[in-house]
Amino acid sequence: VTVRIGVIGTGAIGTEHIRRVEQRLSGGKVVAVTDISLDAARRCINALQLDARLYDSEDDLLQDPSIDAVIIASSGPAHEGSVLKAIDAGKYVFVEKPLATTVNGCLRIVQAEERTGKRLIQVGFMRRYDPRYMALKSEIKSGRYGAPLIVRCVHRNAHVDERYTTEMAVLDTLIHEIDVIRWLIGDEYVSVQVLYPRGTRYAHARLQDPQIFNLVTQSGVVITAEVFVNCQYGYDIQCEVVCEDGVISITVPKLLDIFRTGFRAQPLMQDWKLRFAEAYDAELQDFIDHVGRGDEPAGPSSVDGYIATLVGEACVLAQVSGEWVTIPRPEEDLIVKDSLGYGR
Ligand code: NAD
Ligand code: NAI
Ligand code: ISE
Repeated sequence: VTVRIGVIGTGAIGTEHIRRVEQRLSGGKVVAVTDISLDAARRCINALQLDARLYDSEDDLLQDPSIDAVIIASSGPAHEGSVLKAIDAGKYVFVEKPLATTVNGCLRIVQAEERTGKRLIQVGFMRRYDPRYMALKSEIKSGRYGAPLIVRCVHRNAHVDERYTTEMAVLDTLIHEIDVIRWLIGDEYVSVQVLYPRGTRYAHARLQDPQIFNLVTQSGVVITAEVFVNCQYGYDIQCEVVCEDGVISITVPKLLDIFRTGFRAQPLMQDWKLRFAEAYDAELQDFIDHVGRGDEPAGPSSVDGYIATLVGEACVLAQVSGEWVTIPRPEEDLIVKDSLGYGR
């Protein structure tokens, strides 16, 4: 069966997700779109030559009985309202990160989903589907390198626009590390501290850039994560896991080696679209496959989304206070339902 999909939010990633459903993946069809900016929705329909209905409100789209599932790719603060309405309308939901921008918003979603008696939601933590992160996790889980002790991460974007402020470094950007590291090492965070190095001249007045987040987990693993969103040179995602008996790391994937007079060069990816293309394909295909079979989505859950925002809120407090901040433990009965694959 074809999964009939409605899309809420047709900006950068909404358009990318529609393109992949229509042109690369199987088993799904985008039958309707909406965006708070109807211009953005029209641009997307025209750019992709979509044969899809244009709704001027998400309420109308969600009332369409011919839609089985929705992709929510609007800006983060809009997610909660759309997800709650989608649950009410009985739709399956693929929602971009963050699940919601407040812990209470995430809990409202977790509870609303729970009341339906089944899983409806998958959150867009695509790194869990990236071949390199999957290989890294399988090496860690093999036990060959002993216990992880230190994790060093780098999350650099070439540049961001004026809408991106200091706080967004957490729920927009670092949230990928927050989710993927707990998934990689099967541990929860207990505290966080933020350091601000000297700021780059490329950041505007409302953005402190770069930032360094130091996080500690329950078992004592220390994570250092640099977020630098105006690094100029490209998209650079790194993760090094230092273990008792070895070091395993993900560096920038190599595209090409170019030799020209006097130098050797390697072109760099400029943004997330290409770097995580395989992961976006895989996460959405997995969602479509499960929904198409009448199964519940199996990817990152609403509880994973809740935990990421819980940790994110503590990171924001640490940004403001400059102090070490204790990260609240996720609610116990929710942890056991998470999807870390460490048998909890
Ligand atoms: P964007 O600004 O390009 O697009 C957002 C779109 O949502 C805009 O067209 C906007 O008009 C629309 N929108 C906003 N509020 C809306 C609402 N209430 N109802 C309907 N439409 C609404 O942003 P983007 O870069 O595409 O990011 C969108 C989401 O995707 C964010 O949650 C972001 O965190 C996430 N994202 C994830 C990744 C990733 O690597 N997983 C990459 C980029 C973006
Ligand atoms: P964007 O700004 O390009 O697109 C957002 C779109 O949502 C805009 O078209 C906007 O008009 C629309 N929108 C905003 N509020 C809305 C509402 N209430 N109802 C309907 N539409 C609404 O942003 P972008 O970069 O596409 O990001 C969107 C989401 O995707 C964010 O949650 C972001 O975190 C996530 N994202 C995830 C990435 C990833 O790697 N997983 C990469 C980029 C974005
Ligand atoms: C964007 O929303 C993403 O999710 C990208 O993966 C991330 O690198 C970027 O910093 C965010 O703005």
